[in-house]
Amino acid sequence: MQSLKARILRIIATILGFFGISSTFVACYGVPINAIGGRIFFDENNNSSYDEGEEIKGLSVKLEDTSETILTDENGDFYFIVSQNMEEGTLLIEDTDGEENGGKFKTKKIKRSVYDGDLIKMEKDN
Ligand SMILES: [Ca+2]
Repeated sequence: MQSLKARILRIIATILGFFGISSTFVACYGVPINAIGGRIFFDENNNSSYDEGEEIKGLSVKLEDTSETILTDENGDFYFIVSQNMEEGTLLIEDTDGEENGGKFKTKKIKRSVYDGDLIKMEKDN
């Protein structure tokens, strides 16, 4: 079970994420937390950038070396609150959703720092 502090920090990060404020902002402006997160999308119209409607909901994101696994929300967003000393983590992104996504996307493993940009692009598993 998460500590109350961890839950509060997660809520703060979710709210910041909701307003499009990246973890970089959090790191730069002295809010005493680090967050590793972002938005996961598939470039449906193949223009090499994220467009509204391309976000992927319900992907499983695991932060390696921790026991934490979360699902992307309806905006394709996810956030992990990490300790102030942690600047980088490895994410394992899997399409384990048996319903709407159901293995449509390739599993992706990437390194991600708290200073990285917000967008993570997925490939389809054909
Ligand atoms: Ca696009």
